Amino acid sequence: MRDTVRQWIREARRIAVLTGAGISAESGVPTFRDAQTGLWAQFNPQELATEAAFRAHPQRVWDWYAFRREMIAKVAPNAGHLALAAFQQRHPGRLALITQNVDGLHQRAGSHETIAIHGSILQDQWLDAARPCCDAGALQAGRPPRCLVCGNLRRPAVVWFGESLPVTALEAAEEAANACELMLVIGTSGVVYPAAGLALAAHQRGARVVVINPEPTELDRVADHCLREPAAQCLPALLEH
Ligand code: BJW
Repeated sequence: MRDTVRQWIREARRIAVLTGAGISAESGVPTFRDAQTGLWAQFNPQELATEAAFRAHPQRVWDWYAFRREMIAKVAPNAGHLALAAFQQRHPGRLALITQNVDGLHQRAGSHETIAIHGSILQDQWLDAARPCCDAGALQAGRPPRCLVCGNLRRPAVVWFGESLPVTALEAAEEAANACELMLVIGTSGVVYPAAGLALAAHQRGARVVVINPEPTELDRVADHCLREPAAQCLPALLEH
């Protein structure tokens, strides 16, 4: 099956890749829906990743992100991230990389044109629209930090449930999904929209869809092939010269 997919990769003039948390699993970053560890085992990640949760329990949600930021700072891109970045460098303009991940590992691997549709855990932004007094360079320390004058809170610059995706990134992702001849769907459960809809759109427009994931996913039903393998093992073999 790998040989067939390798042939499809050779043939496709435009390739789109949609990645999820699974591509970072072999770097040591737990997937989003994996059981939480330690202190966080008692919380459901889906219930922490909302604006309502942050407003109700700002310190708890801030600390959860701080814990994940520390973990991400200690890990490195793996062979899957690196194989995608090397392919992009060998074939400029041929592979559009769309990621749901907020961990920055594609960018650290050298994929400089990554379309990050769920934002970045490495940055903060204001919770409420910034007022003239809001100065990110002069914050009242705390968990979370806040504006010295009005108390507006800092929050992670990620997209929570119920929030719109960044318009430019979403448009670029849709353009790539609509234009591709082949889409590789790597390490995502395919349950979160509009991200999962990108694979459905590619399929509806006649692109071949290949799912790379050791477990079954919601997107297998539109896949022409499912490679049941870990991404960091599979991608170097698929994308090498
Ligand atoms: C391996 C591996 C290895 C392991 N190799 N693989 C249509 C239908 C139904 C619902 C909706 C819909 N449209 C919108 C919604 C609502 C909602 C949604 O989708 N809900 C569903 C859960 C039902 N969507 C939204 O709210 C989105 N916003 C929106 O639509 O706005 C429009 C709007 C706004 C306001 C009013 C009206 C309309 C926003 C979604 C934002 C998602 N944000 C998060 C959190 C980011 C910050 C953070 O990290 O804390 O993004 S949620 C979380 O899920 C995170 C992920 O990017 C995302 C996807 O998860 P992912 O990557 O798939 O991870 P897992 O853990 O689920 O799966 C890992 C996979 O890896 C597994 O399959 C493993 O097997 C595999 N794996 N090891 C390869 N080695």
